[in-house]
Amino acid sequence: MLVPLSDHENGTKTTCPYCGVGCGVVASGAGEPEITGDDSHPANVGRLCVKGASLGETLGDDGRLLAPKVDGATVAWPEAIDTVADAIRTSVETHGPASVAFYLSGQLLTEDYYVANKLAKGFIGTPNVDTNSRLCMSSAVAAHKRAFGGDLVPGCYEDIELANLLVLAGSNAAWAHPVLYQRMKASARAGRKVVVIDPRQTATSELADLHLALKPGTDTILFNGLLVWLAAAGAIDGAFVADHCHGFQQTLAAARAAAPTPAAVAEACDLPQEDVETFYRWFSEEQRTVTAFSQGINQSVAGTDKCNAIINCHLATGRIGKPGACPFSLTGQPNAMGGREVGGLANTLAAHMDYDTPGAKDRVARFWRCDSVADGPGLKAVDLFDAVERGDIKVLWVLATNPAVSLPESGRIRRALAQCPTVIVSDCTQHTDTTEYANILLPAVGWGEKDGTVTNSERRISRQRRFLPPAGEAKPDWWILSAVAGRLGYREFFDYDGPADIFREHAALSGFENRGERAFDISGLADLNDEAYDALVPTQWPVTSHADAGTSRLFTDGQFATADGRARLVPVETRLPEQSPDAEFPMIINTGRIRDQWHTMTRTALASRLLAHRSEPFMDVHPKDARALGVEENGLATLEGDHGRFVGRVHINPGQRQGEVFLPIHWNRQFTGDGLATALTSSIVDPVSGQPEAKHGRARLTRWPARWHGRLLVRKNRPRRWQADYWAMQPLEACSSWWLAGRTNVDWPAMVQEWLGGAPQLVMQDERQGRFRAARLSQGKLEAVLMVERDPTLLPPVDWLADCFTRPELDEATRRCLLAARAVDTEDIGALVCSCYQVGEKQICRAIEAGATSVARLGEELQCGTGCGSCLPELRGLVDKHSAGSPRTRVGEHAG
Ligand SMILES: Nc1nc2c(c(=O)[nH]1)N[C@H]1C(S)=C(S)[C@@H](COP(=O)(O)OP(=O)(O)OC[C@H]3O[C@@H](n4cnc5c(=O)[nH]c(N)nc54)[C@H](O)[C@@H]3O)O[C@H]1N2
Ligand SMILES: Nc1nc2c(c(=O)[nH]1)N[C@H]1C(S)=C(S)[C@@H](COP(=O)(O)OP(=O)(O)OC[C@H]3O[C@@H](n4cnc5c(=O)[nH]c(N)nc54)[C@H](O)[C@@H]3O)O[C@H]1N2
Ligand code: SF4
Ligand SMILES: [Mo]
Repeated sequence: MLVPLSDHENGTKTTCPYCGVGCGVVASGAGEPEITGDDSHPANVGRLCVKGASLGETLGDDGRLLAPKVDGATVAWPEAIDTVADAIRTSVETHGPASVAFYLSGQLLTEDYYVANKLAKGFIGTPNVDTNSRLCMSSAVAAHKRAFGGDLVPGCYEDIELANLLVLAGSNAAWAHPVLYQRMKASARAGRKVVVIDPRQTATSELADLHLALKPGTDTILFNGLLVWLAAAGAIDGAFVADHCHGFQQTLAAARAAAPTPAAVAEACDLPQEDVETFYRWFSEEQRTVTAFSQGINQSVAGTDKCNAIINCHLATGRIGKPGACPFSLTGQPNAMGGREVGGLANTLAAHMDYDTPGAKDRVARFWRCDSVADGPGLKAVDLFDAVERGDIKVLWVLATNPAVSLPESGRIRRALAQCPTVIVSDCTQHTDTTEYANILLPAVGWGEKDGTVTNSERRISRQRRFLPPAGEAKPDWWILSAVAGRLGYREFFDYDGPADIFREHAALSGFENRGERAFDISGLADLNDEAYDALVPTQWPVTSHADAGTSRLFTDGQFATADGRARLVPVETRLPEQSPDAEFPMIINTGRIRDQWHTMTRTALASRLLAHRSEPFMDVHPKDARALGVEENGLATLEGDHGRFVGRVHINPGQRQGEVFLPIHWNRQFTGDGLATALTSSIVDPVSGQPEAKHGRARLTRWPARWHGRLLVRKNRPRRWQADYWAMQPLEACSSWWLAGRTNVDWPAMVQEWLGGAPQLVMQDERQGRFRAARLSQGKLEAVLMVERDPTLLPPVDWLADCFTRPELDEATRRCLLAARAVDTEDIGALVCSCYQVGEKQICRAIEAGATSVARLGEELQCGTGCGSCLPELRGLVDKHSAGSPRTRVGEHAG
């Protein structure tokens, strides 16, 4: 049981640890904490999405790494710290400081991040410090620097609501930034238009008045074409360009060369010309425009250019620094911004100073009181792991990220990790694909136990507050890093007594010898005492003595962070994805997120309701491709690519472009056999930012020839992996469940004991139908059950099976049901759509067919959609699909 800290009963205000929206939550109650939205937090004003609302179910010791381990043996902290320090010292002495590398994460708190950066760059002296933000925001960072002279997000969430034209480029906010999406939806009004630019139909495109399902990778052409149109339509803000920008003419010339006419754009982007012109017309007519962009833009070989092509259109029309007008990079991780602030990227040094910022190296060294800082820039993530593979990196310390899953060509990354002499992994979770390669494992405190600050997409610094004691021996990352620093002989420079102490130092560095050159300045917070730090309310930086309440918008006076105060328009040429589909690999691969899972599932898979929406690795395939290749809805299929393969369940989806397959990024070897999207993506990077092209790969799609499909449920604490050709694990409350399938026939009676962990009491076999059922009971209680069918749709619903595990004794009727072809005392609700009220797709379809033909009616009858609202787009989609009326038109209809 969880025993909260004593002062917690009245509720602790903290911040959600998932996405960059940065919602405030309140944890309260004496037992398992109850998690509610914080009404006083400006990001969400009380709202939460289903991931945030399920946080309470992810707490506790289940699956946690509880003690330090060296070479598999549990050790005490002093020994673990000594081992880490010895490895670092030896490597530095023998191979030089650059042989030690750190791979950090936007899921570290700012204080942890600051200490890691200072230790590595300032004291160990290695420049080889990069972060998973390289895979996430580095293109936006590079574009901001090129355009504004600093990594600066101009706007705030309110701008998104104030905009009369909201352009969402490469963003599936409905699933990836759900509370912000709810704000977008709630601010719908007559005349407000939404344009979604995404190759596939998504939950977000539900909100679109215009959905541009462009050919992947062609965004620069679309935005270059927009600039050309704006110039022709007289929509350029000549005075703003003349007074506040450089590079307009060259940029326009480059745009004209790349995208001369709407017809040329339409052809290159594979869009109807009429739709391209509608977008251009709306953009040229509306001053209050926000273009919000995310990974469909950043994760591209032209990522930085895509961002700049967007920013160019905003600068040319003066739509920046004004209410309801700005380009807006939506950050992914809870502290993507904090990491950029401390300087965690390999090409940055600290506090928004780069290695080549004049005077920065000396300034930072004086502030940190080290002899000199590393000679940077260091290696960016993909290059860093190449160096690991080559053997140049002898000690790799990975904190709060899972590179064996999230880096492209993950098979190669695993080989590199396996041959690295010392891999140190700091994580909260014991079993991840990366912890498997660790020589030294360091248990970090998790959400609820850790204490510090994070910065959200709108530059808002919020406190993550502690309300639980640490699990086992877990320690804060800053503490572990400082202890290693102490052991290396730097105790006096890392003598922190808590996160407040570190935050003060970080805030002071942002203001140190900063005469207005660095916009990242939070020196107004450098003197907070511990109580004031504890009580810190969510505040947007900069926070200086002039702006002590924070700053909601940047560049309001047209002054940018460049030496001459002017912004830069950046000429953009066309660069298309490097890998084209060919005869061997004819399908284009696109990868991204699903609504209820977070990245590599270490935490969201602990809340069983979050796996009910999608419980297996899957692929979205266009109906024509499915027909041509002979793959079926709910069947299994294989994608084979240049570097590996992916096996998952087929979802036929007419919202896909033909020839393109969408894969979720979440599944990994802890949950399935071959479900890594990164087995199919290549280490091709943007030449400016070094960000990998994670949204583009190629593969061959074939049917996976299953002879049988099975479902196995076993009471908890059984092995995760299963000896089947295909398996996917779904942790449930009282048991674990596996989807299984095989390519060859199995002699079930001979195998069943092994699979059930003992002899079954109930057995039924119908060889002609390919059906097998077996259950093992212990004192009348269900311990394990195996169901096998030729047709996977005949397997009983998992909810019912799972429920059988909660019964103290199985009655006769239930025993009969377990052996029968289908469960008789339950309704099959289908895949979960509404996680809050546990309402499934089949239930919803039945209700629609019975006359509940609007989202509101569905809410009245089934309660679905009346909780967090994350499922509303899906409900609407189901209403459209299954009600008798005509489908919605693409253009001009308001989704409000
Ligand atoms: N539920 C959930 N939410 C999350 C996360 C999570 O794991 N789960 N992770 C968080 C993190 S770290 C991040 S970075 C964000 C990411 O948030 P998003 O970027 O919104 O999410 P993705 O699904 O990665 O990708 C967005 C869309 O880009 C589209 N796309 C692909 N190629 C192109 C292209 O060439 N052009 C355009 N215009 N679009 C393209 C994809 O089809 C996809 O729908 O989400 C955050 N929020
Ligand atoms: N193909 C493809 N690849 C992608 C993407 C894509 O869209 N497509 N998206 C990319 C993006 S945008 C991102 S952000 C990455 C995400 O990829 P990762 O960062 O690799 O994924 P996570 O599962 O978030 O890993 C975080 C790890 O840190 C642990 N952790 C959580 N909190 C703490 C803490 O406080 N301290 C410590 N020490 N550990 C902690 C968690 O248990 C988990 O193991 O994936 C990238 N890779
Ligand atoms: S929108 Fe993001 S920050 Fe807010 S509750 Fe959901 S996951 Fe957490
Ligand atoms: Mo991300």
